[in-house]
Amino acid sequence: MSISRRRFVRRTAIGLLGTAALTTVRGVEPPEKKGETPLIVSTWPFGKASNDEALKILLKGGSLLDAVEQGIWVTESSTNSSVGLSGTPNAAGVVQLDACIMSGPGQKAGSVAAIEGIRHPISAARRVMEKTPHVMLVGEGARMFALEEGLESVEVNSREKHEAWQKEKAASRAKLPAPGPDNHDTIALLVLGADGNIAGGCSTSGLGKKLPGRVGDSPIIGSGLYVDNAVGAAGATGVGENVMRYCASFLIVEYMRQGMHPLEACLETIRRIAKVDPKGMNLNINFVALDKHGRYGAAGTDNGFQYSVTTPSRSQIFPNPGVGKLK
Ligand code: SD4
Repeated sequence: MSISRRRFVRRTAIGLLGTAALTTVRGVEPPEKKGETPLIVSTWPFGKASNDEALKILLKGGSLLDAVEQGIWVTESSTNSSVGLSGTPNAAGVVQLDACIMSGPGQKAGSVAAIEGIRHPISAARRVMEKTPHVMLVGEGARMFALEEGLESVEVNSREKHEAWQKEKAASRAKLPAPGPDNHDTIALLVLGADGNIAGGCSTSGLGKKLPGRVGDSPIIGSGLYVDNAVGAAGATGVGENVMRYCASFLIVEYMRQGMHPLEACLETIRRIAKVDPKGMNLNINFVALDKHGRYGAAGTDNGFQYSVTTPSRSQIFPNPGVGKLK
């Protein structure tokens, strides 16, 4: 082999190696072994019961959307103080719920915000997606739509409660509590099906004692939840104001599109937000993510954040891997 040819071969080999190293480092190449499916990832330890239900639905032949909806029903029906009608009321003493759902195939989405007295806001969100030309309904309009759809409801006397609150507020000049780890928890649940399709949902009563009409990140597509069928999905829990100003779930999915592992995508999103936000790492934001290869990850600024992962062979709760990696 002539010198120049040898050099050419060596250079090409180095070039190829370089590309391989780059793609491996950035995770562009799919992992050798695809993760087990169906894969369900959700926020918090209470997400595990929802995951288990979602898996049951899938194994019985239900659709991804059935799995998301009925999985989330479990948390919405529980005594959770931040999801469903058992959630902490807003400052006017009324429970206002936010929820959204996304279907990867066809990039479909539905959402309801500040809805009152509806047992399963995730179902209202799904009906918005499937039965209207819209993506989002709010407040009284959302409630009327849910009632017309025959969804389970309870009486709400929001006007009376609101008036009572205003009197009390005027009397005591009550201050709203600062959002913190003790007055929030949300379920964001992501599903990768055995057929490679992805869906997700998110449901919350939002921050306890929020101002009436306040809407957080959870029903906002791209903030509390985002699904891209070609890439993966991400969901959020925490102080919505610190998520929705950065379209954080969308950002996580975009980082995964660039080749990041879901864990790294969650970490990088938090780092990016913390870099510019005056609150630094004091954000109370936590994320879960999965990709189309069956990989998953989570990270949050709250030390106590945990997440749940379920496949046919296991259902587990994991601690926040962000602790120590976000310094
Ligand atoms: C919100 N993100 O309304 C929701 C609350 C939450 O964990 O996630 N709590 O801001």
